[in-house]
Amino acid sequence: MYGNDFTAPDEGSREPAEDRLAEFERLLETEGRVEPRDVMPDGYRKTLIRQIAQHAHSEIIGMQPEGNWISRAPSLRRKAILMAKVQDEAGHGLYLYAAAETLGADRGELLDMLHSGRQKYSSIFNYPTLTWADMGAIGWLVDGAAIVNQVPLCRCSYGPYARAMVRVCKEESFHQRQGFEILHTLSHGTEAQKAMAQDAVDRWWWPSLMMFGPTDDASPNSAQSMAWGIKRFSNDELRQRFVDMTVPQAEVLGLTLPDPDLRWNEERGSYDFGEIDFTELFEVIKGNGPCNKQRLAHRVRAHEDGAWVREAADAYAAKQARRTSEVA
Ligand code: BYC
Repeated sequence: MYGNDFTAPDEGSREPAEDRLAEFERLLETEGRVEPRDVMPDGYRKTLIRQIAQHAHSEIIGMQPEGNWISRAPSLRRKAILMAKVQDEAGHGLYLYAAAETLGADRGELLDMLHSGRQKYSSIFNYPTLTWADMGAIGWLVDGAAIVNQVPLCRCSYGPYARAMVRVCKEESFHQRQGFEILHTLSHGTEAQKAMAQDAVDRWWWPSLMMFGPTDDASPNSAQSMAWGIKRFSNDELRQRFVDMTVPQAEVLGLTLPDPDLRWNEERGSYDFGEIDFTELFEVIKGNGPCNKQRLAHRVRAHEDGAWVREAADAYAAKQARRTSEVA
């Protein structure tokens, strides 16, 4: 579907491959943006489709753990905020699927790949949300990790992805603050509320660190993605940045992070932290996390239940197209 080595969606040109590659290389060297009609190596296109699709899938599957608490939010204000946040995640999914389409991908096919387990989504959304404090921990830690990961993607070499990230990051920043505020309220409340906040942080800390992916030496895609200017920093660099940013915030919250090895390293100017259980990450990625089956089954059901909306939209579009051609 995505053609030979150097193909553009319009497929019109017969220029020799080397010339076309030179233009792509020049764009990367000058920090220019690669746009949908530009020629690009097939591997670049495929890598972007893989990453953007996984990212889009994460956004829409990511609606489930929080959607679980909309009906049980402790006040009308909290409910309105949570609904807005979950809607934002749906919007992020839309921007990202649209960005993948600019590369020639078909949205329906991407969804099929998600539903049949052929494409991944972030490991983090396979953990359950057991208490209201989990809404705080997700906002603070999961959206916090997402911001650290996604701010550099605003400078991604592929224009449509980079531009989508600008708005996504602004919204994630609001999400992170609302999570922090939930935890701040709980950690300054009753003993039971503080314990609930601490328990949520204890459960979400390590999975949040895993969101950044395997260590650099075990990350098969990083080197090429960095050479192509898709990723700007490695998984370990971003993970370290997240830890350094989060520890002082935990102090403000009066909560502890569940890692006895966490301490400031004067020499490195960063926090040292304990070993991450990557076996757990790989098990979750393989489909064996606590909620993988539930998340996917719910997504497939929602997709099937929504078939009539897609059919109605198609019928309306066809009617509009007929009218336009009749007028013409
Ligand atoms: N979970 O070579 P690597 C959000 C896979 S949405 C699952 O390092 P790469 C939010 C990886 O895909 C957050 N799979 O890969 C939404 C690769 O598999 P394949 C989502 C993971 O791509 C709602 C293999 O492991 N954010 O924040 O260079 C509510 C080897 O890894 C994970 C994004 O998607 C994982 N954690 O780097 C609230 C950001 N980690 O494809 C919040 C965009 C790794 O080779 N994506 N894998 O079979 C990225 O920045 C990069 O794709 C990653 C991985 C850093 C995630």
